[in-house]
Amino acid sequence: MKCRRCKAPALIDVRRHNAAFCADCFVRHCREQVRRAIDAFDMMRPGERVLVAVSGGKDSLGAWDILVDLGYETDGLYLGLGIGGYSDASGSYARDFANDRGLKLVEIDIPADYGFDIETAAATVRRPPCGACGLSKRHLFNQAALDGGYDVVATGHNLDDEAAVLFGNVLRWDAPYLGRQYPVLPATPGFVRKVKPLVRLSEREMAAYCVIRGIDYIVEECPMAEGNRHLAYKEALNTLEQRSPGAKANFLFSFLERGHERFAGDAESERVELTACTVCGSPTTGEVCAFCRMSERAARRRGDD
Ligand code: Q46
Ligand code: ZN
Repeated sequence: MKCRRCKAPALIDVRRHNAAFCADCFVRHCREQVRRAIDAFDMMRPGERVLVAVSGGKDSLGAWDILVDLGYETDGLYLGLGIGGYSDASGSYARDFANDRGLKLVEIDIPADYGFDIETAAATVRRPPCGACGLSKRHLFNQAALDGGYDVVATGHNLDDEAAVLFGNVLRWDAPYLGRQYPVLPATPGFVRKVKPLVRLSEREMAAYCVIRGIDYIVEECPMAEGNRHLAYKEALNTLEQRSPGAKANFLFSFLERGHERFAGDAESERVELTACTVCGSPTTGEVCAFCRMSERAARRRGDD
């Protein structure tokens, strides 16, 4: 196997592209995929301030590394979820990455700053942990970006993640979700722009990228992920990908090119008048936003225990 670009012995093959690369050319390939995604979806412009949400995993740390290399002005944001040893370990990977490279890491710790943890919050609102976690992440990433004056929040969602989410949305034919599924969510009053620059790179490519670049990341999955539907969707898509390389990317990108637009109206029609949350000021449909309601009840419950 020879590298597609320089003909040196190849280290990794990317069956989807019918190509193989040596280490240096593979790093270039990853950067190029990110550059193409940023350009194609007009994610961000040079000079904008980017807050990269990092979990200590391969995708988010790899994304931060690539954005720095592409010359973007970035800081990282780490959110401590209070998930025992997993949170302790993932926080140290994020901190070490930032320290080693002289980058700034903004940290929010949910137990210390808000007085609850994800498990308690989930039990309080009777949702699965990932529901409570997702709500907290969306709220706190946005709040941190507004407070710090950032133009855009970048997350490490990769091709596999996005294809799995699309698969779930299609299985339920959830029209409003299909209308919102896109690698860029534009800014609206009270919300900063959100972007997913890894949408053209797979999980396997990100793992290889981190190994080649010497990025230490947490390999262990979040213990709460077990049994979540997302993992089953990923497995199903991996089976398809095995049999026909490129199926996953084709599924996602054909939707983004030809399907997404057809559901845009469904997302739009769900949009209602928003007012400011009386606790935190975020846009909300009620008096108090969902995050403040959940965090207040969860903190009280945790205090009672
Ligand atoms: S961190 Fe949070 Fe994930 Fe853990 S609780 Fe679920 S959503 S699995 S990316
Ligand atoms: Zn609020």
